Amino acid sequence: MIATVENGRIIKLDGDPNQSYTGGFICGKMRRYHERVKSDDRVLHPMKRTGKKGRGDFTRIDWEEAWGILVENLKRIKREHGGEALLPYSYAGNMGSVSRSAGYPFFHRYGASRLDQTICSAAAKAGWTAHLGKRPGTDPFEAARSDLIMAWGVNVKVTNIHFWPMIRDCRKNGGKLVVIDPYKNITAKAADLHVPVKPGGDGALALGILKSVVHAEREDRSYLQKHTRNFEALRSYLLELSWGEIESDCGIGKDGIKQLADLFIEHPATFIRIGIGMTRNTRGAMAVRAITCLALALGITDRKPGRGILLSAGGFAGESSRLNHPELAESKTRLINMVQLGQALTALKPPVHGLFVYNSNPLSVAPDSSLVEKGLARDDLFTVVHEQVMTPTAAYADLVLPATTFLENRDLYTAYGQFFLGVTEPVVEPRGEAMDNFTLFQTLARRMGYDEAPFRQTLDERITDYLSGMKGIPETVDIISIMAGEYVRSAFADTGNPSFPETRYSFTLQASSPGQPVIPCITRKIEFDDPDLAARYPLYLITPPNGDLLNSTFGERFRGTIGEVLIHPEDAGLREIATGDRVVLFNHRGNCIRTAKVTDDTQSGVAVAEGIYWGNEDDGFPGINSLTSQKTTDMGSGGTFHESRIEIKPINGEKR
Ligand SMILES: Nc1nc2c(c(=O)[nH]1)N[C@H]1C(S)=C(S)[C@@H](COP(=O)(O)OP(=O)(O)OC[C@H]3O[C@@H](n4cnc5c(=O)[nH]c(N)nc54)[C@H](O)[C@@H]3O)O[C@H]1N2
Ligand SMILES: Nc1nc2c(c(=O)[nH]1)N[C@H]1C(S)=C(S)[C@@H](COP(=O)(O)OP(=O)(O)OC[C@H]3O[C@@H](n4cnc5c(=O)[nH]c(N)nc54)[C@H](O)[C@@H]3O)O[C@H]1N2
Ligand SMILES: [Mo]
Repeated sequence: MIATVENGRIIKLDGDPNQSYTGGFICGKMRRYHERVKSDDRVLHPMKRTGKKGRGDFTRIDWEEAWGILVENLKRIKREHGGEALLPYSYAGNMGSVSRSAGYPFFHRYGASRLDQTICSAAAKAGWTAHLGKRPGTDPFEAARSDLIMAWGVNVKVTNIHFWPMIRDCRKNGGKLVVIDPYKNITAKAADLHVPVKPGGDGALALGILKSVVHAEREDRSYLQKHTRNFEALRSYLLELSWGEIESDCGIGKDGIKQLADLFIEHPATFIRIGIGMTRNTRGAMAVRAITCLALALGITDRKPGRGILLSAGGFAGESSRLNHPELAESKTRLINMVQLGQALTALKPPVHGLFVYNSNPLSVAPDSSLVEKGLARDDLFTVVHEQVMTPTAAYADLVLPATTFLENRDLYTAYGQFFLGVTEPVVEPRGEAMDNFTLFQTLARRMGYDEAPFRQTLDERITDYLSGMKGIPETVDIISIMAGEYVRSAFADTGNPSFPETRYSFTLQASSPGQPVIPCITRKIEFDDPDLAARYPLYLITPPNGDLLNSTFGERFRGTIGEVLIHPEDAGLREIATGDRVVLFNHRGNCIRTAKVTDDTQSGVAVAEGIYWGNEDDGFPGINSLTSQKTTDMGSGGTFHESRIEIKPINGEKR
């Protein structure tokens, strides 16, 4: 990105025209990011709580007093309850590599509980590696040369707009775009074909396509023989699997499935872009397993032009220990899954007494948020939140510390979905007394009396050390030029020249995955298939992002906005709901108010609520995650944000 700065203020933010992946184009919400930098919503100084938790009543203090409160409480918690009573909670923040990991050395040294960072892509990764191992995804540029692109559970026009030009180029040459998604999102509206799979039905759909391919004897036999093993096990399962089971599980009829199989067969130059959205259910990893096996059977993993499969790019493999410094820990402490924060704060024994949040807004983004809220409201919990703006989570903090934005600090960035890496420069001074994550934790370590080598590193030393252990950087590029701002394209990106050893891919899982079916197959959906819940909450809910928000980031721009819920005309009719009505979405976990949009863009039985708005204070803050569950994915222990059972009723003017 390029920022134009005048008199110390950013007046324009845009893509860098010299960057081949973005081509100088960035999305609407990020183009406005500098408005956040200078907005009145910024937290500019340390603050301590004066009112009830959650009310957001704070008084300004100076950093000296803030360090005093922090050090005293962290020492007290360790003395009274032991180090594991402290839980760090963080996720990607601005995605900077150092910022993301900045707290790790400190929390290892302190002896805090460890956070299992599963909220985003853990299931996707587990499903991918199950059969493809460490193989990186195919370079997205390859898709431009395809004649068929399958956008499978990814809303390209919203969450991955830089992939759209590849789709455009592919179609200019006569190629087709197929979107496989439970609802007609804006990408599906622009596609040649939309396949309205049932939520969680992708495994069955992929297996059905493969059954059709096998039936037509169009699997790539020579590729299978040279590069894979154990296809026979999957083939026998497919021959036994009934069409009835496949159809009812994925919601697509045999003819529709055969049509997809024919598309694959007729277009050898196929590129499959798998989204993470498809994995946010209790068999999300299984869906990825089935799709990767379909790709292997068709041989589209053979690195020929226009052929490929991409989930996360995996272009660079850094040694995380150079950022996290686990050697500072005296012993391996307990691991707490971040999608089960509600449970961790309310039921875990021995209890959590301190919560240190940075790079995340868990009250909005973690599932089962009424339980998270109950935990955050505990009087015996000391909560610190390091933030840019007063998020719903920050409103529950005892201590709020001001954080910089990515335009105010230097960092190293890699990405998912593409193959570039780069180091950025701060373009403006930090506003107010804002402090970047790295400085925060280095200073805190000193204040706590920690002086091991990692705590004496400068930021540039940390970045340089990490880069020097990183695989994927081409030999022709040196670290000095990366530090000076050169973009680096991964050595793994060139599909014609694989830089990692080709292994034989197996259609069966290795022994190291206990409890998992050995071949991809149709399994049970934990929440959707629960008969007890089905009787009470007949509708499926999925909660994908929208174009205005970045997860919950930018929520401050939409205070009071409750967002829409898409409801199929049949479901709306049964409940006497019309477009524009305010409706309550509810289940046994919580409720959330949205404005109904009655439309056949969604399928009967499936409600769609886009966007993690912060929630409406008048309604006591329930955001969309008050409906989602702490159940985890089949592999990877990830979040199941797109598998909730709910009921919907109109509000009819009355207050809840
Ligand atoms: N504008 C914007 N962009 C973003 C984000 C954002 O919040 N806003 N978030 C970023 C982050 S952190 C991530 S991880 C990525 C996520 O981006 P994606 O990988 O695109 O994942 P989702 O947006 O969760 O879901 C994508 C699509 O999957 C569909 N889906 C849900 N369940 C199923 C299913 O069972 N099967 C199939 N086939 N489809 C299903 C949803 O309806 C949605 O249209 O986006 C990133 N980009
Ligand atoms: N219902 C539902 N819930 C979801 C999802 C969904 O699709 N549906 N998606 C899930 C996914 S994929 C993800 S990745 C998670 C994301 O969950 P989070 O990681 O919590 O993502 P954000 O909501 O973007 O919040 C990041 C916060 O970090 C702050 N921040 C940014 N940069 C910095 C920094 O340098 N320092 C500090 N201290 N703070 C900073 C921002 O101001 C922001 O408030 O949400 C998950 N939750
Ligand atoms: Mo994510």
